[in-house]
Amino acid sequence: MTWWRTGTIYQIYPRSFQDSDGDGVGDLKGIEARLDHLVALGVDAVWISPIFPSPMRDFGYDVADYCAIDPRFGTLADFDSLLAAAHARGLKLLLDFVPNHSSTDHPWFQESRSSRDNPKRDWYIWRDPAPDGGPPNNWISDFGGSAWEYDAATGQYYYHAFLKEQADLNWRNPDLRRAMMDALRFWFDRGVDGFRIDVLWHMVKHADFPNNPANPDYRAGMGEMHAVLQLHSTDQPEVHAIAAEMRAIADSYPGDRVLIGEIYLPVERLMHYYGLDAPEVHLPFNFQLIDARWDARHLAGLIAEYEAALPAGGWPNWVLGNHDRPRIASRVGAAQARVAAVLLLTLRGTPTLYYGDELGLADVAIPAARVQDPRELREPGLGLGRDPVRTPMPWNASAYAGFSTAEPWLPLNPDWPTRNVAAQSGDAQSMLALHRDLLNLRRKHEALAIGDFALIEAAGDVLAYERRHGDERIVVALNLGATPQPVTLPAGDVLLGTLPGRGEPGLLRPDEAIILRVTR
Ligand code: TEU
Repeated sequence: MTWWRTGTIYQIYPRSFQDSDGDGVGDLKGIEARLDHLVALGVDAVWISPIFPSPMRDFGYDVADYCAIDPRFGTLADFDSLLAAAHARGLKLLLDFVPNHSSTDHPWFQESRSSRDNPKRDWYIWRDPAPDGGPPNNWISDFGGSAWEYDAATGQYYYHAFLKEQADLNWRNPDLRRAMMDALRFWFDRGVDGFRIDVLWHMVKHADFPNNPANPDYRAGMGEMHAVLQLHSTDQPEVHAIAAEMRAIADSYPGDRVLIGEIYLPVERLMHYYGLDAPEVHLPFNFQLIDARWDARHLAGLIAEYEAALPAGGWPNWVLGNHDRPRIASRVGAAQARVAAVLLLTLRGTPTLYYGDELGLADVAIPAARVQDPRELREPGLGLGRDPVRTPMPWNASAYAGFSTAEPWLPLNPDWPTRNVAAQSGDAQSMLALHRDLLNLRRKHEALAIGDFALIEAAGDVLAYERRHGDERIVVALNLGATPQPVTLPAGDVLLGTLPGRGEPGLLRPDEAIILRVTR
């Protein structure tokens, strides 16, 4: 079994993991210094959000050079050192490739915008104004407003699905395509174990740029980007050949390099990114749990839908949180977050764990004067700001939680003096200990790592399922609510429980999850 099937991936938001040079912003040396935390936790791979040179308008998702390291994060030598240190510990290292758009500071864009006949003009998406001088069509930016920005120098608009400082690249242009594939090779040559690919489903747009249809479900106050459906601006058939080419490049290197696609689409469309004609990404991110209603029947339904939709040979994956979405501890509460951790780490498929979730870190309220996220600054009050989920990792009870010697770029969660790695390391009942135990169990029991999934019960607040591999049967029973729940389980040895001791047989205590190995 390849490592990315049995293993667990851990996402690091590099600004917020560990600062080594006292500027209040995390960096590569900081990550290297904290690798032993990841080894002790028991994860297998680290995915680092973008670390390339960037004006940081969208904190690295606006890349100004695909083949270098931003000085705020360190140097290429620091990167090589981090990679070697990770590999020495048996950890894989994945980078974040942002192929849909570059920063408008990228030299390519500077050339492209300089004249209509510049050789790189067609590397971006330029269109004439509509007859009334307005934008070429009704496509809307994810960060609010039209997705088209007028550039007076050449009298045309360029397209940006996100910020106006993030210009979409034109993947229909063969030279651009080659240049980007070369960037992938640059990092594979250096030894990275794979990539998470940012907004993969956005990469190709309809060649004729028709207006997007109105969204029939649109309600005022949802933010403009929901007003129209992204029918023509995303998920075009031509994207699949590009994903397949990326995969062929990954496969041309030794040692199971992996591609993970960031794709927010309904399950049925998502599955196409495993590859219909040729293999595409190994793991199209499955975000179903990231905004799921916390209800047993609903969760069981989406697990069943997903398992049923998987193509032959397609390996599942699960995500509870990332740098764009509210943290699980805030969505379901501290007690229930323990149950959620059991769910994430016992479903069939590769889990991706977001830094801080192993401590039960919650969203942090950001005072208006300290807001950093351009999304929140564009559409304030919609509750879409992402700063609350990007706050510094609390390591210990010393100044600034051991994250930095200076005031961090975002505030720490006020509970850092008690909720931190050092405090939880010595506490067998802590969230961190629970994660270590769960990851340890996954390593010990093939049934948990690769076994088949079968639903046992989904009623009221109880979700129970079995994982089976060969003769080994492991049952997982979750109480998704705050009241005791009767449950009928086979006889077995309890391998793990989220609460101290064991309740009455046949009863799950409030917010309790148990894992047992069936003995007959
Ligand atoms: O996010 C893509 C995406 O779909 C976002 O619109 C996401 O839904 C939103 O941030 C939630 O509020 C990726 C990155 O993960 C995100 O951080 C970047 O801002 C975005 O692409 C542009 O690169």
